[in-house]
Order: sequence, then structure tokens, then C-alpha cells
Amino acid sequence: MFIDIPSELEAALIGLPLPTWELDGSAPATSTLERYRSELTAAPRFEETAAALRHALTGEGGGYAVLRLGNLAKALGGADEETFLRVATGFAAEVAIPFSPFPRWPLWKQIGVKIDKDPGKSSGIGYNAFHMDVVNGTLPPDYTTLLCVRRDPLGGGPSILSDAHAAVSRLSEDARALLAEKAYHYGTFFDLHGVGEEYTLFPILDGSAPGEGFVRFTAKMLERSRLGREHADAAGKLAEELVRGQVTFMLEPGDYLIVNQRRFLHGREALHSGQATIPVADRRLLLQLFLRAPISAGPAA
Ligand SMILES: O=C(O)CCC(=O)C(=O)O
Ligand SMILES: [Fe+2]
Repeated sequence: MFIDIPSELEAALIGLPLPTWELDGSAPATSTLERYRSELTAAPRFEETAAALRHALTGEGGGYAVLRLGNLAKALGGADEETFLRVATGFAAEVAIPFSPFPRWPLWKQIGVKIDKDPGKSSGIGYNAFHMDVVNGTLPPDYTTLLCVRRDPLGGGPSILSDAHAAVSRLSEDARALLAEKAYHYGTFFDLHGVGEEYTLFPILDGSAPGEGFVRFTAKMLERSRLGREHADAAGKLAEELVRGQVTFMLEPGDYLIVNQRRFLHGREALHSGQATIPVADRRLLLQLFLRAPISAGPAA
């Protein structure tokens, strides 16, 4: 699921004249994305690379990919340089439509390291358990994407990914029946756009075919939401199966992780102890962008 950029493409991307993106509300303007697309598709081997990326995300058994943009990030002055982010945005737009659910924040949201935050939540220092992003929206982003700017200088914090439908398929029928009930809730929903309405009491399984429906789950609910005992037990078994099936890898600077939220759940192992000794500017840093799949015409005939 790691996708390298062919060297001739890398060389062409370094000199590509992509303009600053214009925003239309909280998404890049269509005119910007069209311009990016025409510049990118003219670069050698771009289309086959974009096709490999889409295949990794939506092909049989797929669901996540890491596009290795480290050389390009280095050549363009770092993975948080805007010229580099234009290229990353262009790749993202080959998968689905980039948008931000947080209208007052930049398109790419920073996930840094905050030592005083709940350690198990986004930007906390502890174990970030398996979850999908915006689990309590009626329309979660189809894809969540994480671009690595800096790793944990102390060497912690590998990413974890797990095939959600595979984990569900290993559960008993009784557990699956409980997970299909509207008995789960998690977190707050405030000032979010483009992700539907707040889903206050939701089923983890919605009866859709694998690869279509979300496994609407966050293992964080086990400790942070009050759940009935039977429902909590079923959710706990799902959490165990996710861990049993997990893959673990360290993101390097310039690595761009894209997760199909209809297939895989994601998380992160704890950062190494001693974060307080690291200046904020040197701590691990990711940039996050969400993608919405275009409305499909339904199953192909
Ligand atoms: O820090 C990470 O690698 C993952 C962060 C994450 O999943 C989130 O903030 O939603
Ligand atoms: Fe996340």
C-alpha cells in the first residue's frame, strides 16, 4: 500500500507551475482543481500513479495508501510549504473532492502535539485508538488524509490501520446484531460543515455491503461514552478484532496517508515519553485534509 513516485514524475512535479488555490466556501474552487488536473496530467507517468492510488484505495482488499512524497517535499522546502501542498492537494483531488468541515480553519488542518490535552485524542501524546473521523456526523468524510511534516523526534507514534469489515466478519452473529442497533454515541458535534447532521445515537453497522457502508466506530467510545453493558461488550470485541488485524508503520516526512473510511479505521500508537522536553516547533506534525467521494450513479449495470 506504499506508492512511490517515479523519478521522472518527481522531477516534473518540482517545476510544475501550480497556482495558489482559491477557496469556494471551505473547498478548493473547481477552477483551481481543473487547473491542477490539467498541469498534473501533462506530467510523465502521473496518470498511472493516480490510477495506482485509486486502486489501492478502492480495489479488492484495499482501503488505504501511503504516497511517498518525501523527495518532493525536500525539494520544495518541506512538507508544510505551500508549493508542496499544492501538489499534495492535486493528488488528493485525483481520489475525491477535498473539503474542510471547519470553515474557519485552513484547508489543511494541523495536528501537532499538545502535552496538556486528553492523551487519547487527536494531538494528544498517548495511544490514539482505532476510529473513524467525524464518527458522529450522518455523512462522515469518505476519506481522511494525513500528511506527515515531522515525525516524533523521540521515535514514537507509528500509525495503525485495520480493515473494519474484516474485523466485523470475525465477530459472532450475536455481537454483530448488537452492533447494528442504534445504541452508540460519541463526542460533540460543533460548527461542522459538509458532514451532515449530528448523529446522536447511531448503529455501528448499518447493514450496507462491505466497502459501501461505514463501520461507524471509534474505540474511544469504550472509555468516554456511557454505553449499555451488552452493547459495550460487543463494541469491545470489535476493538479487539481491529487490533488483531492491524498493520503498523511509521510515517516519514512527506508521506501522505490516505484512508478510505468506508473500509479501514485508523489510529496511532503513543508518542515516545518525554514530549515535554521537545520544543513545540520540533514536535511531530501532521496536516489533515478530508475528501468527499462524488455522488455515484449507483451500482454499475
Ligand atoms: O496522529 C495521528 O497519526 C492520527 C491522528 C488522527 O487520527 C486524528 O487526529 O483524527
Ligand atoms: Fe483520525
